[in-house]
Amino acid sequence: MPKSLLIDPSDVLRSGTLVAPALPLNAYVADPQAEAQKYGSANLVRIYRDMLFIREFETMLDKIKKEGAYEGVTYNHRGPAHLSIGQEAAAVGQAYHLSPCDVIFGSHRSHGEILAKSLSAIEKLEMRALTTVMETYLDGNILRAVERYSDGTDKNLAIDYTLYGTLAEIFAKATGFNRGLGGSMHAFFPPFGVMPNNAIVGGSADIATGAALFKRVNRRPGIVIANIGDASLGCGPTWEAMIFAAMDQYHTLWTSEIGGHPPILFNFMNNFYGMGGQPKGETMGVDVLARAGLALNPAAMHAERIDGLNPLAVADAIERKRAVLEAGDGPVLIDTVTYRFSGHSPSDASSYRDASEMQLWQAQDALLRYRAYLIEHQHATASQLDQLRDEVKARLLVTLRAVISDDLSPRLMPSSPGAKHSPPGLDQSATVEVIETLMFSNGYKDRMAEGEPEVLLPKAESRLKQLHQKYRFAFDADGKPYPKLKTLTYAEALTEAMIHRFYEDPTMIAYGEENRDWGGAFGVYRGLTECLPYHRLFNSPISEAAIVGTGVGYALSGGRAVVELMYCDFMGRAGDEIFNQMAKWQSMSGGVLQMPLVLRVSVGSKYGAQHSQDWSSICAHIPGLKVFFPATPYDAKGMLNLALRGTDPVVFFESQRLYSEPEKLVTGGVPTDYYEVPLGEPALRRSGSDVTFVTLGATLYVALEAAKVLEAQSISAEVIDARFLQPLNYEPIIASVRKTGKCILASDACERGSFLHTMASHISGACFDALDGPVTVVGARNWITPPTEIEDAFFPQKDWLIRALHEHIAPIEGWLGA
Ligand SMILES: Cc1ncc(C[n+]2csc(CCOP(=O)(O)OP(=O)(O)O)c2C)c(N)n1
Ligand SMILES: [Mg+2]
Repeated sequence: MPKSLLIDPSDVLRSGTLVAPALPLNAYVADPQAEAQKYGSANLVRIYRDMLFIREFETMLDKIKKEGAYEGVTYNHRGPAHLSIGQEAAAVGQAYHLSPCDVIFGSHRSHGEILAKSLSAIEKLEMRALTTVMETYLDGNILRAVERYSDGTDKNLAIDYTLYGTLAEIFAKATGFNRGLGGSMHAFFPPFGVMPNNAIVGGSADIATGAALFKRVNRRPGIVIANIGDASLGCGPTWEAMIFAAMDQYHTLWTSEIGGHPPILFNFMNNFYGMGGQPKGETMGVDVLARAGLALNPAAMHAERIDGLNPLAVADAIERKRAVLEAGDGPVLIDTVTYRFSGHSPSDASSYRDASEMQLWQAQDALLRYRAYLIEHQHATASQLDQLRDEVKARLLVTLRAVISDDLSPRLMPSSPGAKHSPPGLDQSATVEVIETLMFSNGYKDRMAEGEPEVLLPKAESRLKQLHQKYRFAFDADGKPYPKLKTLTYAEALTEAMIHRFYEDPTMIAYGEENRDWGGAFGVYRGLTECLPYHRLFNSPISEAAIVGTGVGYALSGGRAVVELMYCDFMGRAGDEIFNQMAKWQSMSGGVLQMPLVLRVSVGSKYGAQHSQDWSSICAHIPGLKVFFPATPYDAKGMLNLALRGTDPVVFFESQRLYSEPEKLVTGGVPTDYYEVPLGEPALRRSGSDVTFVTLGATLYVALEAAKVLEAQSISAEVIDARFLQPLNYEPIIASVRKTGKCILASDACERGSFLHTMASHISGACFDALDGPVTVVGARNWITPPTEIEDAFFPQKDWLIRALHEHIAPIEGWLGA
């Protein structure tokens, strides 16, 4: 179905001058009288208190890292601490107008943002809600610890809880907000709207955009802020995220009822430094960071530079920008000027900056300026503020003592006999590999939220109607092939799985390059434009990092997303998002988050070196990803069904060699009804007794041909299609190899470093005494993939498997090779 977005040549060829909007710079004008009226003394002083909390919290960490002690309490913190001393006003001002349903994502330097947002949420939530949060989060384990030492009541208890949960996470304690598995750079606490902080510079830009997409598509209230550093403007994924967030289609093609652009605010905490490199004047040329907004859309992303040393200027900006976002007119870019007095990390000697520069900024220290302001305008006296500081310090000292106590705050034991410290819900009696149990959520949910899925056609009228009329198996009863066009293909089997879940799960969306009108790069979504509104199936920009990264943000916010990369070779463009983000957030969250994200990628042939490589081994290497690779239409549907009901991230490999192929092996054909392939179970494709071929992907068919050739030599080959790389149940493979005594593994991935070697090592270990020769790997050559005309010299052929048997395991009498 074509879109109607006319590009009129007379319009785009018209002469003229492009006029860009003027961007406000530090436009806030302080008006103490108006501020007193707007906020009231109590709130103005609370802003100061929150800044003090951050200043003192970070100072404590600085001292612990540098001197091994704070106020006489000693501790050796082995992990990192990227401090934000000097940046407090930017964090507290931002949090002031945010409600608990607004969420922030941050960076390696986000302790202050965690505290500011949490303190703001504590102020806004009623005590009953706070109690529920504390009693239910991680089964109340953190609260139990806090109650053992805290004399805080009501909201002060919640404050102690926040300080404790954050510090315990930084010190890798099992009672931290993420069971100590996130640590300083990744700590977060969703109940207060503090979402993952990211140690990858700029990593939060696309994830936060996905979270904002989730809010829009699922009509959830609130806005999303990506707090990222000024140096992250140099990161491709940051730009991709902004491009994605600024797409026109939210207004031009999506139903207006959705509400326009995702409510995302890119807040650059501009402290003028990377680690030592200076974006202004050295590593970039934008001069004023806000200028970046001019590139993104006619509204210049409503970009502004704001004075991040004044919490009230920041609060004012957030209040104004929130209105823009809620109206659907985002995205917004804010260039928040700030400065870190602390080094990049405590070991940093600040050799890259001049002491005189530091003095200039220290003279502007937000805590000093704001304290003077409070006193001058009679919101508090100096002694009241001193007392406040002493109270803050005292609270932190008690927190520190509690967190470093191994009795009160144990560390998560990676392998735990009796599982004393294992998270609730885990087996308390047996030895548990605790971290392993947290790698995957291993859940299954028909739908991630209740509600009616939004569709344009009843399911019975969808493309299923036509697909169900096709033959479901390649051959008739006499073994004669049906016409290909009338037989369900591998691609169409995938379509059926997609349709099923689209009609079950109201949160499910799918997107990627050419996903809508084109029907996906290889037509898997053909016919779905008629069934699904734009916000459930749309074209993305050519931004692989943002495609996956927004999928990560959408999934960890509570929705199910299917994102597509046309060729698996393009995974390089989304390497961080796949390998660090999609793979790691479930476990880094200590099991708090789920990641129902399916990444569909195709493995090619025919298109040469940059479009034809099988990268499944790389994915299998990364802990935290499930990796599927169906080789038949039956499995294509049954495995995609499985992936789409699960709550774990799956990289779903598909073969371009197979998209147009009908089911030739599973004799019942592809069922029209819903079914799932059991997780991790290899499939026996041919029984035999002399040698076991184990394959991944389309090489299955090469192995079956080889088996036929061997049959003529009276050698009976068993063929097993592993179909899963992770997880994989080795038992049937081991049983087969123990029976045959010989094993050859084959796939289209380059031989060097192939996952097949990992399989070979497991199989050798388990079958050593039963083997007649080495378990042998047959992969593609360790070359670039050559042009299609000569690619048979690159990808495994049937003779390669036979030669491997002949040369490495057991000579075949009379076989001269091909
Ligand atoms: C992708 C990536 N590259 C490099 C690093 C190493 N690194 C950590 S922080 C940092 C500087 C970041 O500067 P900025 O984004 O301005 O944040 P700030 O540290 O100033 O808060 C660098 C280079 C990283 N963590 N991630
Ligand atoms: Mg910086």
